[in-house]
Amino acid sequence: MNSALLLIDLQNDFCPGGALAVADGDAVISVANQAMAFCRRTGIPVVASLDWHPRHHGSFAVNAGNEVGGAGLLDGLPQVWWPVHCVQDTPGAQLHPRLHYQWIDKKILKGRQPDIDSYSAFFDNGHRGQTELDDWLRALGITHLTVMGLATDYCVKFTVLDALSLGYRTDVLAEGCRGVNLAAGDSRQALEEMRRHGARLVTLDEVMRGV
Ligand code: VGL
Ligand code: ZN
Repeated sequence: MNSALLLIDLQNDFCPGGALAVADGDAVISVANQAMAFCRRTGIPVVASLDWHPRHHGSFAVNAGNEVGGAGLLDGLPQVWWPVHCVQDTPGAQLHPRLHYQWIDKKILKGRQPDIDSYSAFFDNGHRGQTELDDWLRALGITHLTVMGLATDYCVKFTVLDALSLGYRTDVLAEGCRGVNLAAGDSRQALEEMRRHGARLVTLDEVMRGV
């Protein structure tokens, strides 16, 4: 089995104190470090996605003239309006300082186009364009992904659903995920939706035992 670990958006802005802080978001950093340590011992590549927006990104409520947390359309696609977050080359967009980022083999930047959001690390929200992630994994013969990160109900969920439809066997490390939860229960429902589409929910213990 040819596996990779996929870390989603472990950036300052999604952690407490950040612009789009996810409750307890920084609690997953130690999970990521433990999973990466296992990957290093066993030769499994580590990929990290980064939300990487231009300052004038259309998903930012202030740019759309809307209220944070509201919903509308961006270039014809449903869009939640977010606070300004993960602006390219700002501290909020940097990986969390406790993350052992020197163990990351490949970074995937997403959300760079101002007129479309990109929750998934594979495709933008309209599947109009794709990142280099699928090509990179395919070139290494990767068939199996373990995914964790922020946020459960957005970027983790859409990455996992795309991974499944691309044919990857996909495990979700649930204790390594935390959600935005605009509505109560969103993260729980997101995990259930991923499971229903064929993802396996796994524990760090299982990952470390190679189960
Ligand atoms: C994310 C909302 C906006 C995420 C990114 O990483 O889940 N959520 N941009
Ligand atoms: Zn974003």
